Amino acid sequence: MEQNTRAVDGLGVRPGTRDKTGFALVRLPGSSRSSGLDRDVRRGFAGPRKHLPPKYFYDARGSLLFERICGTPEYYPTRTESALLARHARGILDQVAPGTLVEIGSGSSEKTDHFFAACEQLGFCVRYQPFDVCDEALRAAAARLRSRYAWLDMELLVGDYAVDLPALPYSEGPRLFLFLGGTIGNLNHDEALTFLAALRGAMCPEDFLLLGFDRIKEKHVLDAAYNDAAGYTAQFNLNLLKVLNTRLDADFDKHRFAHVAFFNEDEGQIEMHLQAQCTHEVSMSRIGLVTRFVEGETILTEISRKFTPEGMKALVEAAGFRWRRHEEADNGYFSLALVTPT
Ligand code: SAH
Ligand code: AVI
Repeated sequence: MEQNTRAVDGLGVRPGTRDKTGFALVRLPGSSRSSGLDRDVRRGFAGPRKHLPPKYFYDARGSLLFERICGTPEYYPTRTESALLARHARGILDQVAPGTLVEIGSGSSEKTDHFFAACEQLGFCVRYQPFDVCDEALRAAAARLRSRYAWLDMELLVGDYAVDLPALPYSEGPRLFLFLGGTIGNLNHDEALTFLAALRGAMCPEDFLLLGFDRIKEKHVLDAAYNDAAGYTAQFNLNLLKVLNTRLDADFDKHRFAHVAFFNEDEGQIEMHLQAQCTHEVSMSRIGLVTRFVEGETILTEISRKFTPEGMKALVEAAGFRWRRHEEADNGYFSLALVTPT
């Protein structure tokens, strides 16, 4: 596996711009949220098991709904990982001594505050490169961070982590890459291996990666986390139909679909579906596609894999990383793994 040993200096990247709020913003080649949507819909609706990749959840509304999910009592990953970061951010910063934090799938960046607060305690001054497919989430996070950490130099990266890792603009090292929230679980085994190998290829030998991963646990805890009583997860799932209506000029009726999510114990993953409540046809004018849904049929909209520490160690090692440090919640609900490319 090949690794960068030098700065890539924005190779393949459109020149950075400043948006109207003054943030430096780089649009990576896969930055259009709808890039690949036509292909993904045609492919995902063609077979007997309809499915779509989860990146399309995250329009502005989807990102806000995800934040609401994070605040529900049932969704333990965010508060558990946040508590782990509160406990270990300082030690990790001491170990890595980073010049830059690069956060992949950064969303609201709220948990990253633990690192910035620890920087203040340690007298470190880091640069921050949040990288997300949702530019509204990036801008909102940057505005919040600027008001709280005036010293923080930020460069916002809009792109798709499935394609844009080789085009990441370099920033001063060592770099601490963050991939938090258990988002690694939204990739199937092959996608996760490809992602990790690409990330490793974009890293220099002195860089580190901190991975947050969700753990296998009792089914009832997992089922509840994806079926919160306030209904935010259902709204998040159904919002995908609105995204399709807007981007594909489609006529999905959200009242004809229901949110279904459950832990598949054989596969070790949550499966989130949109289930057709009646037999009907949906037309997607922009791509000239009409799809028939039979009552009870589903679209698989997301998997969220849960891991054992041994399973995650095997995965990152298969991608060429070395396992350096593992921190887990007292109840074993969530883990952080610090790994290096060599
Ligand atoms: N890291 C945050 C957010 C997790 S939600 C947390 O732990 O709370 C997943 C984030 O990944 C969202 O902000 C979403 O917009 C982003 N995302 C999803 N698919 C992506 C992709 N293919 N490329 C880049 N970002 C993506
Ligand atoms: C972003 N990702 C880790 C979340 C998860 O738990 O898989 C997305 C999510 N889907 C429903 N609830 C939360």
